[in-house]
Amino acid sequence: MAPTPTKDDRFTFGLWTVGWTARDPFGDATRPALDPVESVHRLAELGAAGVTFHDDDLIPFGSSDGEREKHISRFKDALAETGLTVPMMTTNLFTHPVFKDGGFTSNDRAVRRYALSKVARNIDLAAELGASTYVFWGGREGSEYDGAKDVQAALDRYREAIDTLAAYVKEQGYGIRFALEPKPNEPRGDILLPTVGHALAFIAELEHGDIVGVNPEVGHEQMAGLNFAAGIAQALWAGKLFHIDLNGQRGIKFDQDLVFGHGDLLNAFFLVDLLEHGAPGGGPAYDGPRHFDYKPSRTEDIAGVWDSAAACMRMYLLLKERAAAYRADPEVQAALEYSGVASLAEPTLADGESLADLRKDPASFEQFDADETGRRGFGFVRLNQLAVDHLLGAR
Ligand code: GLT
Ligand code: MN
Ligand code: MN
Repeated sequence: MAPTPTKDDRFTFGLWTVGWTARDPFGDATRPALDPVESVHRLAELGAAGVTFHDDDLIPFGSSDGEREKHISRFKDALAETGLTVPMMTTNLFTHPVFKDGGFTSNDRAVRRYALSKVARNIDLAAELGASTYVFWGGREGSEYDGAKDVQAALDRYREAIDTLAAYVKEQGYGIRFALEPKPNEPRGDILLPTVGHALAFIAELEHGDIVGVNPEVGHEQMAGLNFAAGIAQALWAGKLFHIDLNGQRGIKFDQDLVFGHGDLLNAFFLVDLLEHGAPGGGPAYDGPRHFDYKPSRTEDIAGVWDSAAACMRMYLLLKERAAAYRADPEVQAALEYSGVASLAEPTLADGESLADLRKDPASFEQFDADETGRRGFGFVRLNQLAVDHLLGAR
């Protein structure tokens, strides 16, 4: 029996996740729209700690100032009634036709200026609601044709936008950090900042990169055939894992946004192990909200929506339980030792030793028996089977 989720687990959901009406490029909606106030209440009952949203998820695009205030005020009431928080907010820069060629990197300068205004306005609301993270998913920032976008100029404009908004957040003293969310494609043929690695390299070029990190999504890296847990390890290593989007994806295909763990389950196990415990060699764990960005499948009715939200949290808790058992198992510890995983944390050079010193050490070269050492087995398969045994509850 997995424990039931409580606020201490810090599970959060996007309003757009449970609220997805399941319209896809081939078919109409299969479910009615949900009132965000109802979503807040239902998620609270299920044990979530918070909700996240795009400006337009709460305040329909084109609302008057008066309508905007009304939407915000009844939403705030729902938060107060349930105790749910809003740890993250973001901007919709992708639905309206005006963003068809992007927001910050549209070839149309007036659109770029409009995008900056739209984001700044919603950052003010994020500060008012106490959000500490602001996500940027640039789904429309890209192109279908190589001649249609000057990628270097687009990156200049992307940097200009992020730096301008980060400077604004600092001036206002909002205490908000930005998290860039990579995705390789969909809806654009190719999206700028397609992977965690591209995003980290982009952040290194920013003037205000100190408050900018990443918000990787499981399925987005897997759409590019990449190992999500390994990408997360590098983001943690860089001190840049500011937020995370948990879901499931089955291989290189369209963005499935399945329930967390309903894709590559073994990678999800090692992901939860890493988030909860940090790297085996002592690297940092993740201390932010466990945010689910999934879509209840189009085949589900409203009951299925809440079942799938509960499944995301249950999956995380089950994996957390199995990962703790894996770490605590003396046989696993011995296997980690045997395989050298533990010794990788030891620096290759001794304290104060230079490369010249190492070259003078005959054991490092002249006396080193490469053939003998080359016969060593690492026992990785045995270690992996121990993980699978734990995952399946067989140990
Ligand atoms: C959109 C996208 C998600 C992003 C959201 C934030 S919106 O649903 O598919 O991956 O996290 O903009
Ligand atoms: Mn997705
Ligand atoms: Mn996402």
